[in-house]
Amino acid sequence: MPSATPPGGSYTSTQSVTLTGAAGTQSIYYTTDGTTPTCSTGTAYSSAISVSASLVISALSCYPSNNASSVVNFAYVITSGGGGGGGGGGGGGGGPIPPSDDADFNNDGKVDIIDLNILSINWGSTTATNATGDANGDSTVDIFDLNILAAQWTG
Ligand SMILES: [Ca+2]
Ligand SMILES: [Ca+2]
Repeated sequence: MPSATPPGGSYTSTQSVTLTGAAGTQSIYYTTDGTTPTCSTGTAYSSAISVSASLVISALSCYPSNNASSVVNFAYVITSGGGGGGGGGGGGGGGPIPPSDDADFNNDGKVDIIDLNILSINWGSTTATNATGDANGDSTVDIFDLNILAAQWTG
């Protein structure tokens, strides 16, 4: 499988992502649109990928004789740097009713790299639950969920 530099995670500025294959890699194919790349579909990697907004890079290494690695997903959250400031306190009470869009997949009260990793592992799933990376409740793990995660990012 290819590796990515810098690795998936949260950043506050545009990242230039380099994909590197293991020894013997003939080519690397990737997508950023949520589809799954193969050694004949997607984009053939040739130079660093500019990541200026939150996205997931799905990539695989292609070897001679049509051999391919499994697909690996690198999820990037680009948060607007600085600024922010706390949101208001929020009313109390009520039971544990989750908000309709909830990117805290592991329910630890934070939206952070753990949740991003959960999303990344399940990227492209169409049978997801909130616990496996579906933030908006449509059973699919896609760019909408990543954008919700980015918006709810607490780090
Ligand atoms: Ca969490
Ligand atoms: Ca979803």
